Amino acid sequence: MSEAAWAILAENDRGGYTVPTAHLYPFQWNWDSAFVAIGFATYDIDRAYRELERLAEGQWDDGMIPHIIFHAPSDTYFPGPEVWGTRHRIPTSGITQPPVFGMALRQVHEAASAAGRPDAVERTRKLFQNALRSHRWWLRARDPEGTGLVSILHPWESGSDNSPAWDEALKRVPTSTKTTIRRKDTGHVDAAMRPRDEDYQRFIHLVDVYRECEWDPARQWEAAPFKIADVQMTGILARSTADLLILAQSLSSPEERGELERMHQVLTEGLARRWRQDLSRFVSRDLVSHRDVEAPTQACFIPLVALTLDDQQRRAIRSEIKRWLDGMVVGVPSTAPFSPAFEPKRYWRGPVWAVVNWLISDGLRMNGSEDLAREIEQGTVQAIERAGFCEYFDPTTGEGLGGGTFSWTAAAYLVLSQRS
Ligand code: 9WN
Repeated sequence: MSEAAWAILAENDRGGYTVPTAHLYPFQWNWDSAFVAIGFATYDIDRAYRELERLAEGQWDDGMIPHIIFHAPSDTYFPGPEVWGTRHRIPTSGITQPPVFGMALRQVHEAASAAGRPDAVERTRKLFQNALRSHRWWLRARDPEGTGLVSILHPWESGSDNSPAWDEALKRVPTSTKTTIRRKDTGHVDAAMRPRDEDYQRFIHLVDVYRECEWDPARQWEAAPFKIADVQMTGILARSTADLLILAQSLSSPEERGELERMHQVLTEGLARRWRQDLSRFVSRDLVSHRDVEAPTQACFIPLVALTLDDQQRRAIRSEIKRWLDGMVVGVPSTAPFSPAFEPKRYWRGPVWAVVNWLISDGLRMNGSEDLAREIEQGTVQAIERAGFCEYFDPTTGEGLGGGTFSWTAAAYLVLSQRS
């Protein structure tokens, strides 16, 4: 099966970067590529570095790494570069995605050092600077008040586009758009599995608003009709910061180490405050309504990758995850099965993503739940072996859904099958 995973990554290679899957997602996506780089690091270190280097080509002067880099044209995806209207050297979108980059860089560097590659230090050093500039952007642009939690201004930034976590906040976003919507996704996969038209109208309304702010972070922060201090994003940023700190021991100056230590402290403290004992989960905060986001989604478990929990929290979160797995053929569902919002086949409203399981199991291992981590990893590997390298899986049947021959599912397989 590893050969099949390598074949998918080769098939989705467009010249040093990997598309998530042909047709449906024909460009380079930010967090997909970071996971893919970790997958490459298991067998082709040069290619792993290339993936991150090509992603870094899209980094803006202010430090943001966009969520899509349009290296080459394609007309099979909407919205393309003309809708975003950004002004980078190469066309990109104007929003970002979870900063898995720092986590990936550490993995790639460690694999390169273990293999004794002479170019490891030089290549890692350059990419380390890209990562550091991006983390500075996160704190400056997305936590201007210094709360220790970074915000998303668009559901696409979260990577879990139409999660029930955004329902309340998205309802306040108008459906009017200045851009003509020409969806392409429903031409590639069943519309019943994808976001609804109304969701797309709101997604594009937000793009219109931010384009009118000329993509200036301060103006966007002021104008944003959708602003959520997100525990998934902050968890990944905090974990990437910890991974950069490890690289910084040998590759960076004392000033930069100090800066990363301060970032890490602010983020982990902010994140720790989002624990809700009554729910046994971490919760995001809607900064427009000033209410907690209580929808039970996978995001609530992602802080595990960055925090050391106390015993009471560990017990609570463990039994909460087990409750979500109960009766499922494959877990962890992206929305709790007992929630009225649960839809096992619709995008981010129930299906299982291999990369999400990868993060949750990492976090469980770090927090002393090796057995549960292994159960989730093995379940993921088996689901892929049964249904193929699909975009996601129906947790109630194990059926593979969405796009096929998916790059990050292949990468997850390469990493998780080595562990189980
Ligand atoms: C919008 C590429 C991306 C993933 C996201 C996933 C989906 C895009 C879309 O596909 O989002 O960014 O058009 O649906 O939600 O996590 O990075 O695989």
